[in-house]
Order: sequence, then structure tokens, then C-alpha cells
Amino acid sequence: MMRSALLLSTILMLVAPPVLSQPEQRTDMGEAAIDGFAYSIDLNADGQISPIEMDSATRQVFTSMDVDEDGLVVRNEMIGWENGLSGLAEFRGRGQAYGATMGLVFDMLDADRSGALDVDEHAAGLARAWVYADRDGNGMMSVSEFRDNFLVTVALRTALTE
Ligand SMILES: [Ca+2]
Ligand SMILES: [Ca+2]
Ligand SMILES: [Ca+2]
Repeated sequence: MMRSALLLSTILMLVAPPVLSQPEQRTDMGEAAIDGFAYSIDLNADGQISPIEMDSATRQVFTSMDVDEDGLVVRNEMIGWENGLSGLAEFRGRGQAYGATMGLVFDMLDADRSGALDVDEHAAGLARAWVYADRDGNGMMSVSEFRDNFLVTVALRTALTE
């Protein structure tokens, strides 16, 4: 728990100072991709990502990251995920930052430090991130909470732009 909290604060420190959302960010490819993730997770399009929607998304993501289909996701599978933003990061000369930041996300999700995630470990870690992102505590992660406070989103933005 302490280790997770430390990694999370490390990642959050990387984005300090908090960037106020600016209208032109929406035309940024990274921001557009983040919005695309939000809309694909929000299956019933109510602007809120429920725990069930989150869990369903994490399981789909896990399957698509597990390229060798051994039921485990290792660090390089997460960093190289084809639906992630590694291509955009490379294009911007941010490949190294992307790898390092996604490596931190991997470490945070790898609760038992085995060097690999199983599907439930991955889902449980992202469920914790969901709880953290629900800043107003209303039991739902809104799309804006997802954009601004969800660990993976924050990490992706950091990797691409900071
Ligand atoms: Ca929803
Ligand atoms: Ca695998
Ligand atoms: Ca909320």
C-alpha cells in the first residue's frame, strides 16, 4: 500500500503544477486519444464511468495487451500495447519517457511484485485508481475525473508532454 501510494505521488508530482484545461488541448492528438478512451469505456454514454464499465474495459485491455496469450501481462507488453500511445510518443521523441512512465504504472499495478500481472490483479489495480479518481466521492468517475485524475490518463499525459 505504501509503495503504491509512493509511486502514485511520484507520477502525480511529474504533472505538477496542475495544468488548467485549455480549449486548444482538445485538438492535441494525445488529448483526443484520451477522450477516445473515455468514450469507449463509457458504454452507456452517460458521461460517467461506472465501476462495472471500468472492470469490463480493464479486462478487454488486458486481453489486447497479452500479445503472447499466456494469461499474463509483462512490462514490455504493457509498454508496447498497440492501442496505447507508444506510437505517438515515439513520433514526438518521447518514447523513453513513455516507457519509463508506463513502467511506473506497471509497478503500481503489480501488487505482488511478481513482474507479471494476471487479469484480476490488473483489474484490481485499476479499480483502486478508479476510487482515487472519484474526487467528488459520488460513486462515479465522470469523464472529466477520468481526464484529470485517473492514474493511467495522468501518466499518459505526462509521458507525452511534460
Ligand atoms: Ca457510463
Ligand atoms: Ca503475456
Ligand atoms: Ca465522481
